[in-house]
Amino acid sequence: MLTVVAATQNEHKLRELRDILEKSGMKVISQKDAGLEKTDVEENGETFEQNSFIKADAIMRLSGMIAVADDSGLEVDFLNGAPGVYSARYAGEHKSDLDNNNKLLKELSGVENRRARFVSVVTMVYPDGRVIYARGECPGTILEAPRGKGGFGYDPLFLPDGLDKTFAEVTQEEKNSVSHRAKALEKLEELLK
Ligand code: ITT
Repeated sequence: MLTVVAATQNEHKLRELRDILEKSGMKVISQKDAGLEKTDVEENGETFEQNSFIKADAIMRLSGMIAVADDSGLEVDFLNGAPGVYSARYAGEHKSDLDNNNKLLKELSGVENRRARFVSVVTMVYPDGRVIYARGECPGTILEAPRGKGGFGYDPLFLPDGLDKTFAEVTQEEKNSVSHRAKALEKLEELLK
């Protein structure tokens, strides 16, 4: 069985990565399990691919194991793709998901075009230097007010195409049936075959 370290400090992402990768027969251990709970990796790339590689490569080097990272974010058409790679810190460093959501609502106040997409780039880095990239996207619409209590990040504001509930109102299974992260992981699985 392939054992990989999930190069993330985001518990929600860890759960989604684990759920999906374990279904394809991989064992996923957390950074904490690998003795790397608090790592300070600077995500100074300009693209999801660059930041995803930076995180996976750093954790592969520190653990000596195969590492998988996800770099993801929300691209809003009216904002020319913002917040994009800055999604986690849209309202500033160390601000909360709620702060980020409120900033997004303010930027889109009175705006009719609310089209957006979540993007995830999953990167697997092997100790022998091999690197595999997989990208997934999930199109949808930004609501005018949050709905639902589940999920994380921008989930309460995001209505994915094809579902009548936000990502904060659906089950994990429903989210995994359409999400950007699930699509990226599906592609990764194909590339691994
Ligand atoms: P790690 O870098 O430790 O993995 P992070 O949360 O900082 O955790 P990113 O740098 O990739 O991860 O930032 C992604 C941000 O994009 C995340 O904090 C959310 O605000 C948003 N995001 C990504 N995927 C999301 C999802 O499935 N649902 C809601 N928001 C999401």
